[in-house]
Amino acid sequence: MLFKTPLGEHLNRSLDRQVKLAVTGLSRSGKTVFITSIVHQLLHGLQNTHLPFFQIVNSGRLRGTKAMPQPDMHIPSFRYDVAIEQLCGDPPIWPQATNGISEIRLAIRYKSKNPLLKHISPINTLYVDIIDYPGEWLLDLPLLELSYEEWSKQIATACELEPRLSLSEKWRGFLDTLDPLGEIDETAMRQAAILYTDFLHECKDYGLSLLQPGRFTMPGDDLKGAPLLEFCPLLKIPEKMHYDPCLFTEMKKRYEYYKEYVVKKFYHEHFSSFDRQIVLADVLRAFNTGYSTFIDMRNAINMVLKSFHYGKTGVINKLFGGLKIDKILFAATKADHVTPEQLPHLELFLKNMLSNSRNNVIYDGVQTETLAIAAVKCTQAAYTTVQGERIPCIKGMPIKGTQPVALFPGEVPTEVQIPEEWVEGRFHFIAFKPPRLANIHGSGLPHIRLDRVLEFLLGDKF
Ligand SMILES: Nc1nc2c(ncn2[C@@H]2O[C@H](COP(=O)(O)OP(=O)(O)OP(=O)(O)O)[C@@H](O)[C@H]2O)c(=O)[nH]1
Ligand SMILES: [Mg+2]
Repeated sequence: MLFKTPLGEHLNRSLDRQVKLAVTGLSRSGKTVFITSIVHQLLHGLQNTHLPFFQIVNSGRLRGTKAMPQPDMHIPSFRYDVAIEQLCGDPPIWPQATNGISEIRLAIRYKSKNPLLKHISPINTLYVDIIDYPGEWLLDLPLLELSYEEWSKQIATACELEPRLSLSEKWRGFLDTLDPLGEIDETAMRQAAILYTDFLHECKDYGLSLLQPGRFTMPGDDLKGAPLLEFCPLLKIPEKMHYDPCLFTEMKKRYEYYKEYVVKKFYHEHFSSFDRQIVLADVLRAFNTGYSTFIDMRNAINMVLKSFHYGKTGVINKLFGGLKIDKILFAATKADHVTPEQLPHLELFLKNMLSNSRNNVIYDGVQTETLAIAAVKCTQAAYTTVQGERIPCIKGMPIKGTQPVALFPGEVPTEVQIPEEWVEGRFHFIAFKPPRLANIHGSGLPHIRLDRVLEFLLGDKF
C-alpha cells in the first residue's frame, strides 16, 4: 500500500517504500538518455540478461516494474515513450535538449528476502521517483548564496580572462555607455540583458559550462520573453550609493526577484527532499575542447555540489531543511566513447577531478561510488593492427556519417594534466548515433555498468 498525503509520502520513505532519485548533471551531460535507459532496463527487468550486477534481477526476486501516475500532478510527465521511440526508431535518434521539468514514478515489485517480512508481505513494492530538467538550471543553485554585488564581481573577474574577455566584448561595450546610478531606462536594461544573453550563448557554443543565470540560455516555456529576465550583472558596482531608484538598484531588485521566485521555487519543489543522487559528468567532451573548458566544467560541477552540500551548512538545508541523502554516485558518462581497458582510467580521472567535493560528501557521512558508464552503448570494442601491433579500438556509427568507423580515441589520463599537455588533436572522442537494434522490446538497451548503478542506488532497498 502507498500513502498519498504529504505525511503519507514521508511515511513511505521512512518505511523504505519510496526513493527519490536526483539526477544531477550540466547541460548535455546525458541526464535524459540516462533516465530513459534506466526506465527501459527496469521495465524489461524480467527478460533482462544485461544486468548481472543488479542482485534483484540476478536472484530472480524481481516481479516486474511499471510506470505509475506520478505524485505531483502539476508537473508534466517524463515522456519516456517519446524518448524510447526516438532512440529505437529507424533511424535511431537522440532525444532533444530538455526545455522544462518532467517527472516519472516507477513501481518495482519484488519478493522480499527478509525472513520475517517474507511471511507477512511476500510481495513488496518500491516506488522510485525521478525528475528531468534542463541542465542549465542547475547553475542557478549557487546564485542563492550570492548577493547581486558578489555575483557581478564574479562575472567581472571571469571576463578579465580569455575566452570570456573576447566573447563579452559587445556586452561590456554597451555597459560602458550606462551609468549605474542613472535613471532606470527599460529599453537600455532590455538591451543589456539581450547582449548578456548573446554572450552566454557564445560561451556555450565555445564549450564553457559556467553560464548564469540558467534561465537566460534555457528560459523554458514559462519564462520565454518574460520581463523577469531583463537584468544582467554590472561590471562597475557604485561605491557610493544613494537611495533613489537607479539602474543599479533596479538590476539588483530583479536579480533578487529571480532568485526568490524562479530559483528558490524550483529547488524547493524538486530538490529539497531526495534520498539518493547521481552526478553525471561528460568528462570526455572537455578532453576534446581543451584546458580552459575543462577547468570551467570542473568549477561549475564543484560549485553546484558545494551548494548541495549535504551537511547542515548547505544552502538547500539552510533554506528548506530536511535533506537526508545517504548515497551519491559520481558517473563519467558516455564511456562507450573509450576503449574498454580505459574505463578504470576514466573513473580515476573523475575521482581526481571532483576530489574536493567527494571528500566533503564522505565527511558528511554519505556513501559514494565512482563509475564510468554509458546509458546507451553505441560502440563495439574491437582491435586493429597498425605496423604489426594489435591496438584496441571502438567501432560505431558517427553522428555525422553513414558508414561505421573504427578508431582509437586516445588514452584517458588518470590525473588532471598541466595546460601544456592538453594539446590539440590528442583526443578523438567523436559523437555516435544510437545503435540500431532489432529486438528493442525484448530486453534492455545495451549499456555500460548501469547494473552497477542500479545496485548502488537501489540494491539495499529490496
Ligand atoms: N555515445 C553515447 N552518447 C550519449 C550517451 N548519453 C548521452 N549521449 C549523448 O549526449 C547527448 C546529450 O544527452 P542528453 O541525455 O540529452 O543530455 P541532458 O543532460 O539531458 O542535456 P539537457 O537536456 O540539455 O540538460 C545526446 O544527444 C547524445 O549525443 C551515451 O550513453 N552514449
Ligand atoms: Mg535532457
